[in-house]
Amino acid sequence: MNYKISKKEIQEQIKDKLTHELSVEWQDATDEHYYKAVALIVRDMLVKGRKKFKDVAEQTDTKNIYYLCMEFLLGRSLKNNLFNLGIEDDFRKALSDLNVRLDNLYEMEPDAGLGNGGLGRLAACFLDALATQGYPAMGYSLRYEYGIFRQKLVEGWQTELPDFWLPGGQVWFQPVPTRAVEVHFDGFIEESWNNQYHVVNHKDYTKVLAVPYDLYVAGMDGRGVSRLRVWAATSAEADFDMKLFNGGDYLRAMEQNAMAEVITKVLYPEDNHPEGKSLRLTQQYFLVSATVQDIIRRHLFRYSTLDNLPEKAAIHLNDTHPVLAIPEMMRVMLDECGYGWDQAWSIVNRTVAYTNHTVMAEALECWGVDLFRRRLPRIYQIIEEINRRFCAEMHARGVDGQKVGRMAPLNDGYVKMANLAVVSTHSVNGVSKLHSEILKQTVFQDFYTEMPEKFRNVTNGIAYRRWLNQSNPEYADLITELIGDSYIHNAARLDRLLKYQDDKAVLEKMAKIRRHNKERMADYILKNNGVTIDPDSIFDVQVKRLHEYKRQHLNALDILATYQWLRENPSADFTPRTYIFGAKAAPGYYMAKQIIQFIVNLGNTINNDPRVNEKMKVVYLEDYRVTLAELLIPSADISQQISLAGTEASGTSNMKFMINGAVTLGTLDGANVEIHEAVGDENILLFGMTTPQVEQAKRNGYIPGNIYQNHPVLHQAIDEMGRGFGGVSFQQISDSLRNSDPYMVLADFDDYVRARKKSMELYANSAQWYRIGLTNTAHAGCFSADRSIRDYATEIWSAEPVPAHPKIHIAPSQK
Ligand code: 26W
Repeated sequence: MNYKISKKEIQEQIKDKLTHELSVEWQDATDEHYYKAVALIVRDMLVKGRKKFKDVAEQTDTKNIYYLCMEFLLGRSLKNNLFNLGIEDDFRKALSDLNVRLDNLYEMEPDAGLGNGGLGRLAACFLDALATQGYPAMGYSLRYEYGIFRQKLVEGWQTELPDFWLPGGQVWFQPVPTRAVEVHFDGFIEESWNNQYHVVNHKDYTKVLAVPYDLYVAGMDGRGVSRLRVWAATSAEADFDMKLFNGGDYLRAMEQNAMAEVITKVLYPEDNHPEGKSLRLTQQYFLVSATVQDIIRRHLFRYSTLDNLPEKAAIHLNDTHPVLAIPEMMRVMLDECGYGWDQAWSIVNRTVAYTNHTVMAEALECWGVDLFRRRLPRIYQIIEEINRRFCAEMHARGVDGQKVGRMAPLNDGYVKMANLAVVSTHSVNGVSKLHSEILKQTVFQDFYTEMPEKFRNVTNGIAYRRWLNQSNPEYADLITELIGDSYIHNAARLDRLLKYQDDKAVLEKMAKIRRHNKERMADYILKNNGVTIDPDSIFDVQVKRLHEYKRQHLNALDILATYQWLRENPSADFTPRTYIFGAKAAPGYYMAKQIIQFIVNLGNTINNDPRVNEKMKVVYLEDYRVTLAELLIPSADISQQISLAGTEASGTSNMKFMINGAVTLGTLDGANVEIHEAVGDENILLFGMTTPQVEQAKRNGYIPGNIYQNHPVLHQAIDEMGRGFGGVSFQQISDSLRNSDPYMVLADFDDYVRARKKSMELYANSAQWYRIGLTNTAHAGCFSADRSIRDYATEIWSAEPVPAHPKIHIAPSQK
């Protein structure tokens, strides 16, 4: 589809939106008005594009992909859509005539922060790739009024502020009240038999209305357009409300509304650590019930039967959070569509697939049976039946009773969401080669031995057009100048850069661009942190959620040890380095918050110590988010990916840094393993134990205290950490390191120091440094989300894209 419109038309449409939708004349409009006007125009284009795409998908009977996820971390939309539709320059020029700068409008848009971190950002990247690859797809999620909290550091301590993003963000969402559905909670179940039909009656339930809002994401060139449908909760008791109102009980009527609306009020800010709260369970069921009803309605409208659902639709569960979609589908088929159990089960099983995104044991969600049964009585009954049949089948196969118990969806008084997912779906995948192996050998070992055919790998990928072309335009231009622009559609073509590995002029250009990006970042840091940093220093960056397994404290401990050494040897040879951190901690994760404060306070001490501060600076970026990542990643020299081997499922920032030419300093964990495979030993800085070595060390009985006692450098650093910085003692972190060190920081410390030193040597030779950087970009093609999506389509969904040049068969009667 062609989205090109003339400058005059753009200007007319802008003026029209300003006058008619925003009630302001163009001469008086602010940047915010202009941002909204342009967003509305682009939204209209996307709605039309989606309609066309959907029409072709229907005419060619292409399979639909439904991607269910509690989180979509979209960031900003305007630039991405203008870029993908190929109309950014046209809008820039049209606006410029009206004395408006497009870049200023970008700054008006808040981040849509409807996610915590990796999981939600992956989902957002996938919407882009699905559209680009031509798969008709819908994401389903919740319309949280408050996204991920805004992080404010007060004397180094993280405090959380509400993120009310809707005023600037909702222009992208089109409300679709005609597609609202009811979701039912609580009450009790009455069963009876009527002529061999099992009649199930859910009585006395509480109704909540789910109202959909749609956002569209254009793929590259706008041929495909993905739709993200998010549900907002509101009271369904309109008639009842009226009775209350009329009866004068105004406040109670209001209260009911508020109770419903609380469901989609706020995103849970924990990642890797579920809150077993009733509201979270309510959110999950609210999402899946509304979604399943929507999918089934659409399918029945088109085919009048669900028998062919597995051929026409793939439903993907992103982690366990939307797993209740399984019993919900069963409920609709059994209670509302008249299916028998076996047929319904077969349809569900062949339609639904599940991806696991973490091996953290504490992240596996379980719901206490009492809460579950009370809140979702019919869903609980269905899970009991799934459980009964599964256990019976396993027993009949002669599987050992204890093992059956470990695999059962219902056990020890809990509903076990991961077990329910594996039992009920046809495919279970991890998100990197290593992670998928670990799933088979640990978390899901019992299942793997019984049903090995279910297990797959699909390595994660990124929407690299956003992370390279849009956020690092100068570097992208250089690449295009060297190898043409075919890599924009086919990331594998980036390997054509390899022939410039030793081209001095190219490497110098790359250095200049990096320097420019570093200056931009330095400006931001001066403005926001009040710290002056040297753009010629090594930018050494670790950005991700704060979690002990990701080992920000390993990074910080080395910084402290380096500081101790440098203040004793101020004239030592040391390439200046800027250590940059960005991370939010779960609000209730006390240790993580202390690690943040430790980094901030250590940084203040270092930055203000004239003995060292020409050589080292430590910057903690407040409120790390998608938009800040887009600014920061192109400026990085080093990408810190230092989780303990076997703990990070994949990581995706590692891929974003890599494609921008940063060098990975990392462990053999998650997708780092595949980055290493791609670039080879020379182009990555690996350190630390491998996963088997970690396991061996644990079996041998890991005693961090022994390392501490025999290692003067670590001893001194840990002691000073305990004494504290900025008047705050960090005894708890130092105690944890000496006494338990669950993520083996001390064991990997020496090798980390070695690898970091090596980075200094490499950086000293600029040609060598940028040769490595360019090589990283050249090999980053396999980490494109386009590739991930093609893997999902072929290996899991059995889906084909909408043909680029469809031969549409029109029946004679329709001609
Ligand atoms: C209910 C609490 C909760 C919330 C979120 C538990 C677990 C999660 C997520 C699954 C955690 C997460 O974001 N995992 C990350 O997923 C990325 C995308 O696959 C991976 O790249 C990261 O390695 C993984 O940590």
